Amino acid sequence: MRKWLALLVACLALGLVVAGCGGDDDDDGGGNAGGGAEEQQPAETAGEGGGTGAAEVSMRDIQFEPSNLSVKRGDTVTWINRESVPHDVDGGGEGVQFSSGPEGGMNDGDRFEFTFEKAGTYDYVCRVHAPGMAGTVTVE
Ligand code: CU1
Repeated sequence: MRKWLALLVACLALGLVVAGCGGDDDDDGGGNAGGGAEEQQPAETAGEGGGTGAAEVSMRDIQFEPSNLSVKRGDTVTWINRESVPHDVDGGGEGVQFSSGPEGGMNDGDRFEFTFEKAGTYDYVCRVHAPGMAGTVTVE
C-alpha cells in the first residue's frame, strides 16, 4: 500500500514538472509570434502644402516643452497639461489670436488644440506663470 502511494506521489510530481515545462514552451512561442506580428507602418507623409501634420506641446515643470516649435501651414498644435498645476495658453501673431480660455483654466490632462493656417511667428504665454512660462510657434 505504501509503495502504491509513493508511486502515485512520484507520478504527480513528474506530471507537475512536465506541465511546467509545457507552459514555458507556450509562453516562448507566444512571445515570438507577438514580436513577429509587430510591423511599423511608415509615418504618413504630408502632401504638398502640408495640412495633415500634428505637433504636441507639454506643460510640465511650469514650462512649455518644447518652448520653440516649428510646424507647417495647416498643422494642428495640441497643448497638454501634464502636471497638477493649472495653466493656460494665450497668444497670437500675424493678426491671429488663440486662447485656451480662462486664465489657469487647463488642469492636469486638459488639452487645447489650435490649427495654424497662416505662416509666421506666434508668441504665447501661460497667463498664470508669465513671463517665465512662454513659447513660440513658427509656421512655415
Ligand atoms: Cu502656467
